[in-house]
Amino acid sequence: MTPGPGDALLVIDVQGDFLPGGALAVPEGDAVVAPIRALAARFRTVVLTQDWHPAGHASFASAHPGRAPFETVRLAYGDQVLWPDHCVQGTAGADLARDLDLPGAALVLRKGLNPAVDSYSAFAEADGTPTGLAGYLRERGIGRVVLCGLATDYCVAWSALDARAAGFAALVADDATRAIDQGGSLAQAWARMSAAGIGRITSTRITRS
Ligand code: VGL
Ligand code: ZN
Repeated sequence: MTPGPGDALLVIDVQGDFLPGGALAVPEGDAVVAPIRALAARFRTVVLTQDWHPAGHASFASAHPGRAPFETVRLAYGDQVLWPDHCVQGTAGADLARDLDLPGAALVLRKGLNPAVDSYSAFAEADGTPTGLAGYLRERGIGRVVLCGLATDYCVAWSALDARAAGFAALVADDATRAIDQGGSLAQAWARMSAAGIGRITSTRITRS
């Protein structure tokens, strides 16, 4: 594909805490940085997201006495996987990866700010509250999004599924993502994305116009 004015690149959560050594490190998470930089140069519209939780967030295992990271609990809006504390607002771990270096990005969207509700998706919080991203993209004439970043099986997948649900075409740049992949979560995410008509593309097949 060759991106045109109706295409946007969504760069999901490439932040210190998801990189090796971070609080919720994604295996090989740093491997996405170089392909994303190359990809971003081919899109007129680039949107970055930042997981941005208040301290004590409901998705943190530390907020649930007796619970451990990677266990699942039932919250008001449904099942919630519990995570180590990560991407706390204003901390170094919440910063975008320094070498991502995308000064031309149009928008940095923060998500997961509600202390009681998680937001894997860039489009809507887990209780359905919209972030406004669909409106932003629509108003800018975007009809198709290419997703990359971290983690494939959580924030990338949920964002891609919500993009489709909002009427956008969606592709995942596979080599520009990495997964947490616990308990079959990656295979499950790909099954859901494929069923929703979300394509899979290698970033080198996205060419300059
Ligand atoms: C993410 C778990 C918790 C992600 C964010 O960016 O995929 N995963 N918060
Ligand atoms: Zn999070």
